[in-house]
Amino acid sequence: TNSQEDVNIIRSPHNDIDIPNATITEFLYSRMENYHKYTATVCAETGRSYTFEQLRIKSRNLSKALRKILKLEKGDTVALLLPNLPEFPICVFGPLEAGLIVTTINPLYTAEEISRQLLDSSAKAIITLVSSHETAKSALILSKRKIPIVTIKSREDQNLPQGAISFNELIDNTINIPDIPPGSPDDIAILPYSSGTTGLPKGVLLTHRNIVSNTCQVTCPGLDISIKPTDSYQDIIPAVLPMFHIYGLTVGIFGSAKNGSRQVCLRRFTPELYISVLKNYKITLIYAAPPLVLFLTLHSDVKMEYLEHVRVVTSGAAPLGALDEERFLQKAPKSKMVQGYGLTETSPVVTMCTVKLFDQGKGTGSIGQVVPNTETKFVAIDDPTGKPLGPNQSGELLVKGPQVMRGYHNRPEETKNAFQNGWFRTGDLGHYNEHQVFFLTDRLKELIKVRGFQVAPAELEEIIRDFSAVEDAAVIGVPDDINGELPRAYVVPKKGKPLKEQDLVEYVAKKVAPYKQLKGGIEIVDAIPKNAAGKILRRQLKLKYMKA
Ligand code: AYL
Repeated sequence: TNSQEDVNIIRSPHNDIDIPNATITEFLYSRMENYHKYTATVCAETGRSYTFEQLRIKSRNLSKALRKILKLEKGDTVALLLPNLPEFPICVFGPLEAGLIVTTINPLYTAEEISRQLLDSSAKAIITLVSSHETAKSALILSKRKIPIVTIKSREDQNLPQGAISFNELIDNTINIPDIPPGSPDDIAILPYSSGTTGLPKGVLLTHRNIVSNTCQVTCPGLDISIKPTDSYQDIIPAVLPMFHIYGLTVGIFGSAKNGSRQVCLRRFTPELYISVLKNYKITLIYAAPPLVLFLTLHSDVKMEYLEHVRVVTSGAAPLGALDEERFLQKAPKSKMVQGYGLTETSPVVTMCTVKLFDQGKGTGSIGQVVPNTETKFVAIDDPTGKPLGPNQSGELLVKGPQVMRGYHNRPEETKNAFQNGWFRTGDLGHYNEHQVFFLTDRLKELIKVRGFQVAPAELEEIIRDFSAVEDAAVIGVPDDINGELPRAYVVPKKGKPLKEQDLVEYVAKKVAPYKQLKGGIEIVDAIPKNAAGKILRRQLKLKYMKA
């Protein structure tokens, strides 16, 4: 019956919240006013830092420069090719304030990978730093585009490469033109890339409203883990999760701006640098992904006393087992550990464990409960009726809420397939229990997650099939203790062409970022298992691997 079905639609245990009807910068600037004098970001290596007020002033300068000097127009896209720097928030707020769209690119990408995103997103400018300027230039040559490269000098002694526009000048000079009128909250704001359930990476259309909603949802009463700054206290967060990823953007940059927390930016993860941050700052909150939790637990140089002031650790982006949670808590007995779950397509957070659930011991190994203003249901795999399943029944998780994306950029077909009757299909398998606590058990979609990073099998397959000695190929993720999963290729060689596995590994390594490389191995096979429609039967390959 309808009422039975309605019972099985799971809503948040938290009260609904009012979502401000504002753009991201309108909303966050009004919050940042409360924290103007506090440090917002600081570089772990150089100590270079910005207060919230400086972020605000420099973002406004950048926004005007992008319009006036670079001649960008409302709705144009700016690509960020940047590691975590204290300037990163400026590079996001500036374009947003100017009514532009921000697409974030992984700074570890090869020129080829960058050029694909530049083309697909029709980026009109790039912001990068001196050390990536050459790669950005190569990417532009590959994509046959001529767009300005704005370059950040991240050290005093650096010289600006030829042809680069000086970021530092743009943010330090105030152009005397009227403030740019704010756009609509329903304009597209952020365009991150995700492969979704199948195929190649696609631009995810996230509006200002999507992002403002999720920023407020994850900091609602009951979920807010921050303490607002005072003269004697400020939350300090090591910012190592990439800010180009939606987790680092929404939870890291936007959440910290809303709450007045300080982010200590690590350009890259090395145990030494991370440990130096733990030693030199009184860290109070840690946003983590499973490999970081394992590092904190297992590395002998991470001393218990470094974690003494850590109130809460959140982990998301990939599964973390109950045992791993427990082992971490033995090393940090004063802190709480809560997992969050979501996707790029949902801005990202869908469920989150509360400190209360954690204290009651009901959250262990779970992804928590639904965030406010959001509805979810579990549906039997491929059930076209979309009938919601009851507690402890395993199915695909579907989501409705203000954080769900508009769709995929220029991909009507994929956008259509991502929804069922207005419900967004996550491609994740799990269930909820009698406390309406959620658990994930598997991934239905073909996506591979290496250290929490997305790897699209279709992208690797395309590259491998281009290799001269290869007839056909399929890629799956295989389990790995540290990385979660690693990409593994099944390859059919061309007749009469000898295929050296090492050659293929090296060929792929030149074309993709390190985490996408075929570290799960290569296996030569006679044929790739496919269904009648030619779709690769990845489950069969996974089973074959598990049995071997
Ligand atoms: P994307 N446990 C298991 N798998 C997870 C989890 C989790 N806690 N979180 C995300 N995933 C997987 O777009 C899941 O398969 O966004 C999901 O479909 O890179 C896929 O990752 C989405 O990958 C937070 C903190 C969400 C982080 C995130 C990260 C979103 C990752 C909520 O509180």
